[in-house]
Amino acid sequence: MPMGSVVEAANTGANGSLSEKKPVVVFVLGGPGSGKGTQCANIVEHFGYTHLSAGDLLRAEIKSGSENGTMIQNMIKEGKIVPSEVTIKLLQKAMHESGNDKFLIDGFPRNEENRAAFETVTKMEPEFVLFFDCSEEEMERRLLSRNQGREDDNIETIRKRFKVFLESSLPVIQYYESKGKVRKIDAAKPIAVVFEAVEAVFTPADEQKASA
Ligand code: UP5
Ligand code: MG
Repeated sequence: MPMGSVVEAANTGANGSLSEKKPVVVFVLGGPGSGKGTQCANIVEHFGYTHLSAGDLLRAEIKSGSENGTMIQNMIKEGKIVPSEVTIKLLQKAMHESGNDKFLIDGFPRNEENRAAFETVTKMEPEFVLFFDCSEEEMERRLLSRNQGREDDNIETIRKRFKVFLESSLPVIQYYESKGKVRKIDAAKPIAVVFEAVEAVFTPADEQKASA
């Protein structure tokens, strides 16, 4: 069955048949440069998820020359959060097109409004939230040496991104913390060590014992 029908079925609410499989959503959150994209690539390889980076989708939207492109570009340059409506539409489209029913949503939701709007519009809740915890010092070092031509990887914008993360995005993580949904990872370690901790989160407890 194509993904479109799975998502729609899961979203039809009262009419939705209980036998329809509900998509699994994991939010991957953490500060700028904490390693969300890097670790998502590893998770995709090992656990069959589709990786949807909200930032990548927004950057693709700029490149496509869409009518929202200039607005998105200006927001990203300032480290500001693009209106939920825009981001959620892009995420929904990518989910439909993927043909999968397991998603890593990377870098979204970034504020309370993003979170509430996503739940209202998609009727989906995350299975859990992977939170990459890393010091600003380390994140700054990584972003300044990334060299991928991102317009927001300069020190002025990086400082703005950190501020927005602390003020708007951390409260979202705290919200899910209060619901017992946060799986916190020490993201300051080397990539392979971080992935060991990530793997443990995605591996069911009985399988962990079996392989121990
Ligand atoms: N690296 C990674 N892991 C490492 C490790 N363990 N040790 C040493 N180096 C490590 O990694 C960053 C760099 O560090 C890479 O060079 C990597 O090799 C190295 P990466 O995996 O890319 O980190 P990530 O957390 O993905 O960093 P990113 O810069 O993508 O995070 P942001 O959250 O800042 O960026 P995003 O693309 O999500 O958003 C950009 C902007 O888009 C936002 O500021 C905002 O303006 C806008 N936006 C919205 O408005 N709404 C949204 O929903 C999403 C984005
Ligand atoms: Mg990223």
